[in-house]
Amino acid sequence: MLHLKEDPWYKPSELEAAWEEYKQRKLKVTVVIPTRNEGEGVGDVITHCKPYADELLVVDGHSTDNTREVAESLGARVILDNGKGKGDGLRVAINAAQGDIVVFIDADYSHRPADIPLLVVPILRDEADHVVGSRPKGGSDELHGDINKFMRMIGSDIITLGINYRFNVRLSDSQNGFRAMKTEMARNLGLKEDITTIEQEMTIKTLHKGFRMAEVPSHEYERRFGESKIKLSRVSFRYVYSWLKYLITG
Ligand SMILES: Nc1nc2c(ncn2[C@@H]2O[C@H](COP(=O)(O)OP(=O)(O)OP(=O)(O)O)[C@@H](O)[C@H]2O)c(=O)[nH]1
Ligand SMILES: [Mg+2]
Repeated sequence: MLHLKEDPWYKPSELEAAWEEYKQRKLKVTVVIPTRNEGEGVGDVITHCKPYADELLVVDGHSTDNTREVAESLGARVILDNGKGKGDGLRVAINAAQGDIVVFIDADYSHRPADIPLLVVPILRDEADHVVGSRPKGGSDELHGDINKFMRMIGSDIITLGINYRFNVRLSDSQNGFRAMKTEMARNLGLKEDITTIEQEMTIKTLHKGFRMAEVPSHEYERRFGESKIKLSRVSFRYVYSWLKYLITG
């Protein structure tokens, strides 16, 4: 078997080049970590995000474990959302962020902090206003393997397809929580979703208002600690409803 580094497709140098460019940035970056009962994993995520953050903002959904204590002990700024869900949390964080660019990354170690420069560099170069980490391009451990993952993948692909034909773009992922955008733009999108449907809302409204979307490959790992907060059967209606609503009205 070919060793990874001998594989012509393996390009660690791209990551290094992005990191070198990232270090020269003139814009400030707020890394936002939404949390709800992530005491086990959030410390590790904060530690790995620190080198990339001018401001580290943890927006907490009223955790009943030690999430906020862990985050504060590691020097993160910790704020509370209004208790309505992850989307509410991201909206609160967008208003509170002090950086010019916000990066959203989950607390369960699903996303790779080392990919943050890849997400942000297109914004620094003024080539994009909103950049999503693509799971189809970077691979995902959460979209393949069992029926629940399969349903997530199909649902996500159908939603992305609708967005692509509506706005004449060719995105591969409209849903991933790992993304970066200009803070000012995020504040002007008029975001309303309280749950994880905020991610597709961000994508649709960015395109609707004529801002520039881009995507970069990023691998999604299976949640490493704690429990999933998503029950597909409970949220699927909201996904379809908000998808159609924002596609039509923006
Ligand atoms: N602020 C805030 N964050 C939340 C809330 N619910 C979930 N989160 C965080 O949002 C991120 C994504 O939630 P997950 O439960 O991992 O959702 P998911 O990634 O779609 O599902 P799994 O990884 O399969 O569990 C995690 O960091 C959660 O801790 C909430 O009500 N408020
Ligand atoms: Mg997760």
